[in-house]
Amino acid sequence: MRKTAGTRAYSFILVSVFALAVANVSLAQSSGHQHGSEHEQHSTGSQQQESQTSHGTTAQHAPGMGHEQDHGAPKDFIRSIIHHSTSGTSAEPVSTPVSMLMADKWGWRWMFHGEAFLNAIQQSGPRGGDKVFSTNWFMPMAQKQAGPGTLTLRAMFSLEPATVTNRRYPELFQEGETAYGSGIVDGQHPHDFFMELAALYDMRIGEDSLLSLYAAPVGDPAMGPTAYPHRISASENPTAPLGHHLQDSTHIAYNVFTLGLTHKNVRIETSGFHGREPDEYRWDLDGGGVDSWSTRLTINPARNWSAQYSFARLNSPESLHPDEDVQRMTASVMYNRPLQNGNWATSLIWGRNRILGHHQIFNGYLLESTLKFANRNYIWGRVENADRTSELLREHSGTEGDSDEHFLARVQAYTAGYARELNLIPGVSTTLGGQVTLYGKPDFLTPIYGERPVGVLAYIRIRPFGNGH
Ligand SMILES: [Cu+2]
Repeated sequence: MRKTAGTRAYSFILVSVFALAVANVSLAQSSGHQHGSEHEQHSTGSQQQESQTSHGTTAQHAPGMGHEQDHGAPKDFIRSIIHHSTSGTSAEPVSTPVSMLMADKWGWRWMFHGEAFLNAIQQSGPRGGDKVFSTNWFMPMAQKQAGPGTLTLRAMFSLEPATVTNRRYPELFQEGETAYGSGIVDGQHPHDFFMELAALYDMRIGEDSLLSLYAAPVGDPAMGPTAYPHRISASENPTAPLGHHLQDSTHIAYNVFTLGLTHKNVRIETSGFHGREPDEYRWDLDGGGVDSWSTRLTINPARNWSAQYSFARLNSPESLHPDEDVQRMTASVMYNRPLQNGNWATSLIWGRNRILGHHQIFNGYLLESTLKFANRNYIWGRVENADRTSELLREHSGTEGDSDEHFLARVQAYTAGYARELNLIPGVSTTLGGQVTLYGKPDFLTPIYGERPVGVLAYIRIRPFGNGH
């Protein structure tokens, strides 16, 4: 039933549409564009490689751009919501830079952003693995005024089903979702080809309020912070946080409907969606009834700050534990600060799963920060403290099919990395980077992980600089 001819044809058509949209954006780049009523001014040129990715920086621009102080950053929270430059309806600080190509054609504003990492990872110890793989996503979108509001159509794809072979890449202590019928342990699953297919509609109610609707056969409900692949504070770290399935893993969910109401700097949202995580067949759309819900309160008190609290009830999220429902709660604070020739972004995130009926609670804490400086350099770090389940030992003890998950251990991960902009391709940011992750764990795990587990990763990353925001 899985990779049917129909699904493949469907995928092919969508990829073609996507390719056309990309071609359209690049062709239209030189044609200039008028500014939609909900958009701030932005540059029409493409030769701003050093500076354009930052909102609100004072970096140099090519002449004749007509930029004032503001450099096209959204004026306020409501405008940044309408811009929809991130996954689902998640929010980051208003000052967050976005690398996005933009062009106006056929009555629509076309936008594209995305990125691709080519990674090589090596890990120590009996459970360490090594692999060359690519993590990536591509997001074409189109926007226009329609009736009293703004209509946005957005798609997001990932080629990871092909570029992460054998349905996983190595990541010590990581768990979540399945490969070949069993739970993934010490590995991260690829994202689905269809990460998001969404229609969004935003309508102003007076000057200070906004009503937002979001409908997506696959998409991101109002739950958690911006997911890590799209988060500016994690922009140069290609690996998933150990807390992914405690914090932001619902960014790919099925049959998502979200209603949001924003007043000035405060937004409240609620979503209905299908609670089951994506299955291991990553090329298709999974679907399923709307059986889960979430609600999120977001506050952007100042241009550089964003905070959210969210709560979800997930119906049977894991295929290996179909009788378990999960209550997930997350809270996060993000800080973004545009700098003269760079940017500094930081996120503090907490997420918690409560397995209903089993009195099991799992927490995950994360602090990450990425500094871009002197235009061409990035340094970043991530510190995590995450509860692991008994799944981690399942394959070791040979108790496949064991029913309940229970708390096993709390582990720590400490990552530090550096990347350098190579300026290889005009219009495209190309970096060469690497990171090291050290792990902390209780002693009883030493026999299977070694004394001091460590992972190193090197990569090349490409991302369009963009001419929009
Ligand atoms: Cu994910």
